[in-house]
Amino acid sequence: MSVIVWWLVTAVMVAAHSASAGSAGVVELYWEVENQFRSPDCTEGVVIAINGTFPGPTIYANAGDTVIIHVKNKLSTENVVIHWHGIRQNGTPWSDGAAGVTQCPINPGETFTYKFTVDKAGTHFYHGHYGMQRSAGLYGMMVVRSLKETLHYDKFEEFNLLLSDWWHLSSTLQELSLSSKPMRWIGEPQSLLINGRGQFDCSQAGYFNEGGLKECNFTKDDPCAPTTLRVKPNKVYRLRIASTTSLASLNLAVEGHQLEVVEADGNYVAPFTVDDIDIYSGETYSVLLRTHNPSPPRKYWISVGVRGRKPNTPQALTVLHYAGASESERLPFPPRETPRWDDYNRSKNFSKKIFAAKGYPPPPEKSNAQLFLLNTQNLMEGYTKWAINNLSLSVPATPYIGSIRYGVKPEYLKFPGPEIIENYDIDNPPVNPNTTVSSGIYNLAMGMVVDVILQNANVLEGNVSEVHPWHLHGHDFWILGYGEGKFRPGVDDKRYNLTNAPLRNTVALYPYGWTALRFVTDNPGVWFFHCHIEPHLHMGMGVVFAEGVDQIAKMNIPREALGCGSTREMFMNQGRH
Ligand SMILES: [Cu+2]
Repeated sequence: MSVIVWWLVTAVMVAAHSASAGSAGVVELYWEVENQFRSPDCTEGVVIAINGTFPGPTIYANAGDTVIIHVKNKLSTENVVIHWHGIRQNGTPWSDGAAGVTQCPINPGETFTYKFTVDKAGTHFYHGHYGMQRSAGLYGMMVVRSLKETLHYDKFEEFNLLLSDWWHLSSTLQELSLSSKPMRWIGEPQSLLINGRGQFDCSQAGYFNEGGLKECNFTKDDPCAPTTLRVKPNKVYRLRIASTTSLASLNLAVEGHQLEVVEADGNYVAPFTVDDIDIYSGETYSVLLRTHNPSPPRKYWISVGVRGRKPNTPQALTVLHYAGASESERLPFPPRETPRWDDYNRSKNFSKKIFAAKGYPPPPEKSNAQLFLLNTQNLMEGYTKWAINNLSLSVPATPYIGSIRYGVKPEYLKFPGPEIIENYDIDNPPVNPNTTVSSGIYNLAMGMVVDVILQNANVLEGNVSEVHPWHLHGHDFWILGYGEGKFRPGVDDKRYNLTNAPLRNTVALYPYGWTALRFVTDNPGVWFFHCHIEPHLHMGMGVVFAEGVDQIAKMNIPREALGCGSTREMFMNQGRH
């Protein structure tokens, strides 16, 4: 069947199931993943496209639906997997799409079928989780709607904004640079993209720009021309915003409008109003935007700028266009500047405004286990690495879920005590920066309440500590608190928010500080927990949780998920001894 026919079939199915309110439907998609020449920022490069589109198609489903996606790898020289970011994969851990953890990567020419239930409404996205393919543009949005939506906004008045960053260096060369000895840093992105569109070396507002950027000369139909959000006066719009950046932390502001934050990572939050939002890689938000009635009708800038790293990338700009405003008229004001990149207090204040909406369960009052994770930058025989508790993650060829299923126990790490933090000077470069590679895997029994305390520290050189947005697969967790300096057991844990802690799947760890989170082990599977900055994960910044090992051993895992490494050998030798 050709791609076009597949699409028609899919569109009809989606339409059919949306109409049958109340009963769970099936969304079935046939995807072909391949490299294509594109000019996402008006400069030609190679992207990973899905069915010929970049970013990949937006998946729409209703809460309760089953989503089936047949992914055919048409890249000629690379494997591929796709992770469904924010979907908890209850009962289907082999569909999580993390290479080496939950499945073997899909070989060129082969097809793997992901099948999972989207159990609750929310704004999500999907992306490649093999090598650094997210940086090559393998991503798209996933919107799970509720048939009983409780948010108040005008029906069908929704926009999706998928934010990403873009390098002119290919993802293959980025990987090689980061893995070289000495490490060659990839630098800051050339462009920021909104829905896959950005402008390199020019600005939509060039004639106002004191930084010397010239005015962009794209035409309306250029692939790098920004998408314009066309709005009507006196309505409430929902903006679904997701960040799949490789490196950049971002801030988004709409000139002349406030934003009411109502959803974060697929969970409703107690609504609050702000002038702009911070968004880290791996996070999603919904904000409500109330249009006013400008007379005469006009356009406003939407700006996206870099946070937390000295920006060397111009703001991404797009336009909020009121009905009736002149198509050709230039915007009358310079774009709003996003906040200073190093105003960390502003970022922390934003994070600390986020609380669960009414009706969400509070975290259990006590935990059974505390896992301290010290985040450091290290050296290993001259290679630059990131390490957790001085171990740098290296994911094996045989996916963990397969080795556990077939009784080959990985070497589980011991939970360190608080002394791992107490004995470490977080304010200075490491005294002994040497690290070793590790399986990074912890064994968690079912029914546990686990606290994770992420502790940040100084990098290898200079007085610098970076932001790390940590993302957990297979779960939402409660954010219990953030703090400055070293975590103090017996003091800081007494101040945890146990009343309206927000449920998230991604949380920021701020420079020289700590972040604490809590989750319940109620979902057997093997779950990645890692920094969502692509270069950091590539250099070892992650751990893995094997949850309910006894139950994994009884799972009916599709063989296609395990056709590599020692599990392939097991299949090949079946029936022969
Ligand atoms: Cu990081």
